[in-house]
Amino acid sequence: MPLLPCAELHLHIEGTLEPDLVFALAARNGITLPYADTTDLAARYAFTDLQSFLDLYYATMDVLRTEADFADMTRAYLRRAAAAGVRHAEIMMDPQAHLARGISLETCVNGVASVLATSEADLGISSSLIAAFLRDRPAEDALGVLRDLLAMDAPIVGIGLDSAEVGFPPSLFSEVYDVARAAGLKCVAHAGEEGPPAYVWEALDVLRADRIDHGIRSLEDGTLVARLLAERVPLTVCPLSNVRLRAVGTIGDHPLPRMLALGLNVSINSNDPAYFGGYVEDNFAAVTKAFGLSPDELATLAANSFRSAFLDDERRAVLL
Ligand code: ES4
Repeated sequence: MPLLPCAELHLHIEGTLEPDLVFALAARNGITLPYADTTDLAARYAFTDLQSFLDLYYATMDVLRTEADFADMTRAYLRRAAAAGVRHAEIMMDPQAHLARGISLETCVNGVASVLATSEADLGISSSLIAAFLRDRPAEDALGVLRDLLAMDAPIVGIGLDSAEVGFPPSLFSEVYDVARAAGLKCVAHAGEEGPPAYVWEALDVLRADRIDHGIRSLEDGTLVARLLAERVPLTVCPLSNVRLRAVGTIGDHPLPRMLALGLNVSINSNDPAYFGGYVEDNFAAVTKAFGLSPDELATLAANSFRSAFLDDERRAVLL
């Protein structure tokens, strides 16, 4: 399948740590991993739900210790993304997951941001950073980290909300989002991945999210679908991830074709590509094979990604 130039809007940088890099960083930092080798690690990527993935995801990122580690991870992703056709990437990172391990905000943010700063010149991929907060931790923690990010003038375009969804509704984070919006930041939030349509409503009404990450369960609520259509709310969909985490049975069960037929503003993204069996072009290939998507539908998905990106008009015009 030919590459489709697109924007990647739903990507956790820590989810791009390939087994080879995990072992290389562990060796560099003198860490003994509880896996025999890269094959043994990759064999553990048989997830049963979101939490089973998150447990391994948080454990594996412990190899990230220095600014250079964060920079190497980011460079590896961008090189791979360039090969996948990505022309613009909005990259989430989980600062709280690193702070909890004793890694400073400066180390993790500067490591990623230093590489993003030259991604357009180096690889032709414009990029920006989104600080995501862990919804399964107290909102006061998130607020404290947001205030620290603002105090250090971190080069972030927006904030996000991720990690274990069910039981942690968006409304818990209303103050965090109010502070972020007042500071001029864009707002995205995971909702409707495993959680109910009510969480998508809250992300829109309470957090006033500019984009919804996932949102696939929105189809269970016709009134919500009408709202998403009326406001052209971007939904950043991650098909291979949904299969691997068993939000859907098989790729053939994925709601993407129904979302497209309804006219929802959906884009295709890779989420945690090292863990879920592929980068953005693999996600496009999987849905194209499963559903025989037409060239028009593929073009719509790519155009949706550029239109839904937090880009200035000049760059958007170049990419569209
Ligand atoms: C995530 Cl797949 C997924 N869902 C929620 N939070 C996440 N963080 C990293 N990957």
